[in-house]
Amino acid sequence: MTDPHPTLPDTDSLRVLAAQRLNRCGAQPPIGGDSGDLVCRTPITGGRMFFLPCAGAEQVEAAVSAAHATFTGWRTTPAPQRGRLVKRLGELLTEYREDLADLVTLEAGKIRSEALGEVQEMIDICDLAVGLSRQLYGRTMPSERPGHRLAEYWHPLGVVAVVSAFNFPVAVWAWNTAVALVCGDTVVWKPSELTPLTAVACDALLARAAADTGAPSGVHQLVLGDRATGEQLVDDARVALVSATGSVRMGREVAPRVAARFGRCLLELGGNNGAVVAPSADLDLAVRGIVFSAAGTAGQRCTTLRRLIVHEDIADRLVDRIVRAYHRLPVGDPFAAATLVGPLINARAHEAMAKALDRAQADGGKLLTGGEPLLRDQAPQARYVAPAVVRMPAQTAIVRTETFAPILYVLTYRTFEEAIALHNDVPQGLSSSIFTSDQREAERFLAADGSDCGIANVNIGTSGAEIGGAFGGEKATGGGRESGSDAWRVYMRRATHTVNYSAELPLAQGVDFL
Ligand code: UN1
Repeated sequence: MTDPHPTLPDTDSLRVLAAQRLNRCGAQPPIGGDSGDLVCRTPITGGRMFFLPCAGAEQVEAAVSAAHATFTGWRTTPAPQRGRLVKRLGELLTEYREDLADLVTLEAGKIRSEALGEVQEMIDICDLAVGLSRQLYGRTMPSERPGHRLAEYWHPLGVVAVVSAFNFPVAVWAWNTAVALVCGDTVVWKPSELTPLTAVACDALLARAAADTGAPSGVHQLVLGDRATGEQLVDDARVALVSATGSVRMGREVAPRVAARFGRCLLELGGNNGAVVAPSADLDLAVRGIVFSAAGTAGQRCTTLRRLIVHEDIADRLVDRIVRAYHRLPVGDPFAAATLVGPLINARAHEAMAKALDRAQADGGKLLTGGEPLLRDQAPQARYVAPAVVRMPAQTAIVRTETFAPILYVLTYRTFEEAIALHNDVPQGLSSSIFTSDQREAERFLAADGSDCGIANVNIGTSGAEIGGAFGGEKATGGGRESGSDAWRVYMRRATHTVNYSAELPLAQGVDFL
């Protein structure tokens, strides 16, 4: 395994860097005493950077109240004017791109290029939302009655709670927030406990954008908290939409609680993404796509490629090339330019990976590469690990489970039907892809009886979606859609208007009365 940066930075220097970056974004570094409720660590060393105060129940209550009160004025602010706030936010995110990317690397351990990509994703969604602010289109329908007009209108929905995960600490927040704000909603954000600093920085930039554009500061509320904070938001009837990213287990708890109060949910839960590799695939391209999707972000994307379903005629050749590519993957300090794989987020993630690898091998899987811890001597608290490839005899329970770590299970198929069946035979349904040069196969993969996922790609990996499309998945992934296309509609309520401009009162369906 290549080690691009034998010396990891120390936690003190990372703490100083984090404070500087926060300062530049206009945020107060939450340095304080040596006690507090949230412990902010960097996965680069596993060391503690800051203690942060955890919001208590009263603070959460105050945040929802403020967001709710602000909503009553914000919803009647013309949408293009609301767009100005998001336009300014996009400008500030562009100006502080490097600082924010550094914070993403510090907190989430993403390599520099991916951290910059994540910030770019925020800027892109701001662009999209600004355009949307003049395009929140409703439809007109022909009325069956003379002298009547039938139309639908989209109104702001209310307070949106955004509960985000550590792996995309800011992009997923921006998908929700940029769109919700132009839709006339206000936002309460509960970021992951593991990534509070990027949240503090983004909140400060949004506050500045609000001040610069004359928008009310109350449109965005940040609550740093734990599970109880999330639960309070989930149960608050003033929260019209809970947009939550996280595990299937979390979604199973959130969905019925929000449904019980007739609130709305947007869930982006686990994925167990597969790629079918057909005999006609361009293997050079496939190897690159597979390695990026499977080992990139240290396997910690919802869209990470976890299952390779490869035709038996090319399996040995392809797997051999992937294993060789894995051996050349530089694992280490995510700030180092040569690194391609940073650390896992914490020890728990590593334990889950080790357990899954044991289980897979107990099921008859053959570990072809990876799994070993790296850089332990330098940073005993950090969790660097070599991405793993396991050849499986069958799609056993562990393969059907999402383990948030870089494990690629390899399965083989003989017929195309078998490949699709294997592909769809998992509880989750987020992202999928096929590598093939056969157009028929590609189209069959995308057809109604092909991939059952919310995202289906041809000749690219499963991760790295653009913001222009709707993002989300089916089955245990939760069914939500965020980001582009018409995902904005979930942030608004639809009103159907029927206007009678005649002097008669014809009833629909030809009913006679009075
Ligand atoms: C996630 O992992 O929660 O498609 C989001 C991608 C990114 C977003 C991932 N644009 O991989």
